[in-house]
Amino acid sequence: MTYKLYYWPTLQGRGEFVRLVLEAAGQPYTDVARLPAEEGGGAGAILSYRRGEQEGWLPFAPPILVHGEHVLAQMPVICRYVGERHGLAPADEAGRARAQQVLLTVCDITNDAHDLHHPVSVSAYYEEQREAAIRKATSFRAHRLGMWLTWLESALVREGDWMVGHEMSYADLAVMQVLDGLDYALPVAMASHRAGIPALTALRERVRAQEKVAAYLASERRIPFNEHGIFRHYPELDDAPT
Ligand SMILES: N[C@@H](CCC(=O)N[C@@H](CS)C(=O)NCC(=O)O)C(=O)O
Repeated sequence: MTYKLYYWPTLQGRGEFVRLVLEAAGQPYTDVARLPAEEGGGAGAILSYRRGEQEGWLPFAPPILVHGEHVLAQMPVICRYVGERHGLAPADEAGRARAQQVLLTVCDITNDAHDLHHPVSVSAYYEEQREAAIRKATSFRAHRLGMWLTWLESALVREGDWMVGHEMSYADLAVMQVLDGLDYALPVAMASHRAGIPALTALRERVRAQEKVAAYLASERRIPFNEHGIFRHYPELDDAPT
């Protein structure tokens, strides 16, 4: 059974956390919406799930993973499912719960980062909410970014070389991805925190150096960050005065 991932074809977004787990696990998968429409791909493939035209469980939003009879939505659930099946999760129940906690915290950070550019409405363009975005980003850089990074760094230092347990898990992949995203979105603000997160910086390099992860990051399958995704770089959100 090959995994089928349904996610918006031109951006990393929340789908990237799933792609990273599938890639690190060395599992073949079809990134369905990146296929041509005539082969069942394109955004239409996702929208048909949204319209309830597909069999099985009714997911709300992408990322959606189809595996045989299973239809899974909610990024943390999908990462956990794949991670636990393919050696990218702790073996014990307590460790599995901790990995899920790390991932859910990464989701909180990701949602916060999304709201930097869309603080008022996801239905309106960034340019229509730019003033509110600058206020949100100023507050985020002053009060939230350091807090998130300090928690990640402290949790890692307390645990050891990996976010949970003694081997790389989907939690480490997610932490790498959220750091990559924050670096893309807020390079100036992130640089000011660099000296305070040595363990996270080392973790990120360890994850990037894993053979399958390195191959993926260097491949065309890795969509570059852009201003359609969750982590967007608008200079005015990065260096406005705090
Ligand atoms: N909590 C969900 C959020 C899913 C979500 O918001 N997906 C976005 C793309 S990243 C989407 O396409 N949402 C469609 C909508 O909200 O209408 C998850 O983690 O998977």
